[in-house]
Amino acid sequence: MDIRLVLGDITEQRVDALVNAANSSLLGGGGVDGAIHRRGGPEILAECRALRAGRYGGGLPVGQAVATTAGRLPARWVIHTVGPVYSLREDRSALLASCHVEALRVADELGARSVAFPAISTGAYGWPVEAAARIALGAVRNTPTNVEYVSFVLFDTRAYAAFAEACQGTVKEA
Ligand code: AR6
Repeated sequence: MDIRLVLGDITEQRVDALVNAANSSLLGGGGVDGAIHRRGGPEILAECRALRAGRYGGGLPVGQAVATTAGRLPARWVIHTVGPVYSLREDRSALLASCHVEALRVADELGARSVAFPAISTGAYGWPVEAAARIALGAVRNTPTNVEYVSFVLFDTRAYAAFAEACQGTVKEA
């Protein structure tokens, strides 16, 4: 698998699937979730609403993932996952790793070969980006998958530097 780091906006990535750092409601929010729904248009929300009316009536659990259309985005699918809120009292690393493992599993089901991830849980959900970067990279590297290209799309230089440090020169930077 080819892993790359990109400084930029995930909604501009031309990939098969891009991952959304959503919340359990699947009905949108701020941050990367807001950007994806804004630029992807109403088709994404319509599919999210249908998921809530069906299989995910109680919401999408933390650490799980589900796909919808990507609407007007230059991708085929959006894979929504729900990261854990950071906690000082409880180690929720396994749930953050699970977001990445489950997103890749859904990508495999779809036949996606290229997947872009944001830095899940490092915004509103409060994870220190250095710790989140290590968990995200470790999970993606250790997951058997047919996905050939994974990019981590980092929105600011601090997140980019944290991911670059966590992979210590072993992945390509763009
Ligand atoms: N492209 C790439 N990364 C982005 C973009 C973008 N367009 N916009 C923000 N980021 P967050 P979370 C970065 O808060 O912490 C939402 O309201 C951002 O700088 O989007 O998992 C959901 O609905 C940060 O590094 O997601 C949930 O309620 C990273 O994306 C909640 O926030 C994640 O920040 C989820 O919180």
